[in-house]
Parts: sequence; structure tokens; C-alpha cells
Amino acid sequence: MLHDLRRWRWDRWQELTPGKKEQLLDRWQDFLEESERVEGEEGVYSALYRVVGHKADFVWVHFRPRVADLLDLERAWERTPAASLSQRTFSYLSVVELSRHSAPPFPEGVDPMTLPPLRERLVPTIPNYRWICFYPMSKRRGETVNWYQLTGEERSNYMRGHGAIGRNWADRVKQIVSGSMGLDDWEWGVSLFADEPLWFKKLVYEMRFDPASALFAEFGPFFIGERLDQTALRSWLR
Ligand code: 76R
Repeated sequence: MLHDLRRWRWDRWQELTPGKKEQLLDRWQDFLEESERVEGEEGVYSALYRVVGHKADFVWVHFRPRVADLLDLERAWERTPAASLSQRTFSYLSVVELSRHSAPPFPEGVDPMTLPPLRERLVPTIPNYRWICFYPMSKRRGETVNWYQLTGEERSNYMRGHGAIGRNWADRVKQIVSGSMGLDDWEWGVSLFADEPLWFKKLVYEMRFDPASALFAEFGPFFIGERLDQTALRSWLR
């Protein structure tokens, strides 16, 4: 999973002739269509969101089966005219995973890819919601508390509380859990999807009081974006 956050050079965009703008938009729409999904290929999904605030103007969220696929995709994007008007401000690499603390625990010795509900979590599509909230996080290794010195059972107990809050929100907010130890600067990427951005605020507030977060969570920068399909992309740039 790659979160690719970019700033858009509105100043340079304004300077383009209408013809050049059209050409750039057509190519961008094609790229969006080609990367969103590939017929018959599992695990190949992308989505584009416009991002609020100074940290970025838009984010690409890409799911691909292999890291090399992400590299190819980055180069393919760089060959589009839109790429030269965009500058990367942040990116994040992580891998979609089944938490060992999922409920119910998945059966030992069974390939999770053979069980539909687990397979769905491991090879997710992009949830069909209007808004995304993305931030990276780690579990604390502090002077007094250290997540990595707890037993598996203690960690599972903490995560049960987390899961209970999460499940109360599951009809409104969908989380894709992705791990990034050894891949990027934090330990997880948190990708939340919902139709109302205020729900992110309410959910994350509630979780701040839950011991799994209150005692152990450390957070990176937060990004909030609104989905851009091909039509919305066009009107956003108009
Ligand atoms: O019960 C289950 O099968 C899934 C329960 C579940 C797990 C195991 C779950 C549900 N999460 C799990 C794991 Mn989550 N989650 C976060 C954050 O801001 C904060 O305080 C923390 C950031 C949010 C907002 C959130 C939301 N979750 C994890 C893990 C991995 C831990 C590990 O493996 O050690 C992290 C880092 C993490 C962080 N969580 C849910 C949600 C929501 C909304 C749900 C329920 C909805 C859903 O399943 O999509």
C-alpha cells in the first residue's frame, strides 16, 4: 500500500493554455481509470483524494501485490503531464495485514487466504466512502510503558478494548490495518474511510481514552481527503 501525497502547482496550472489543460486532464483521467482497478487482477486498486490544508493538495492511495508494482506505477505516473505540476510532500509504504489481535482469532495452521472474511481483509478493495483519514502511528516504547515488553495476552487484552470501540463505529468508519515496521518511519499506517469527516474526529477522540491508545499510541501527521472520481477531478481543477 502506498500513500503518495502531493502538492499541486496551481500557479503553473493557471499559466497553461486551455488546450494544454485539456490534454493534461485527459491523460490524468486515463491514468486514474487505468490504475483504479484492473479487470481480473486481485489486489490492484487505486484511489485519488483531494487533501485539505497545507500538507498536500491530493493523495494517491495505491494497493498493489508487490512493491515492484508500486515502483512501476510511480514511474508511469512520472511520465504523465500532470506529474510535472505536482510535487511530493509525503509518502508512506505499508503492507495490509491481519492483526494477530483480530476477533475472533484466526485458526492456527489455516491459510487465511482460503477463508473469505479473512481474505477480504487481506486483499481489500478501496472502501466506497467519500472521505479518507490517513495517519501513521507507532506503539510506545517509553520509560514507563513499553508495548513490546508486554506478553501477547496483555497486548490482546488491550486490543480487545480497541476492537470494541472500533466495532461500534464499523457501520460508519472502515479501517484498513497496514503494518510498516521495516518499511517506513512508523509502525502502522491508519487508513480510515467514512462519508462524514467529523466521524474521524469523534472516533479518534473516543480512542484517545482507550488504554491501547492512551498509554501506547504515538501519532504522525494526519491527512484528510475527499475522493475524486474522473468527473470530480475535472471540476476540481477547473
Ligand atoms: O475485531 C476485529 O476483527 C478487528 C478489530 C481491530 C483490530 C485488530 C480493529 C478495528 N483495529 C485493529 C487493529 Mn483499529 N484503529 C487504529 C486507529 O487513533 C488511534 O487511537 C488509533 C488509530 C483507529 C482510529 C482504528 C480504528 N487498529 C489495529 C492496529 C494493529 C494493532 C496490532 O496488530 O498490534 C492498529 C495500529 C489500529 C489503530 N479499528 C477497528 C478502528 C476501527 C474503526 C475499527 C472497526 C472497524 C473496522 O474493522 O473496519
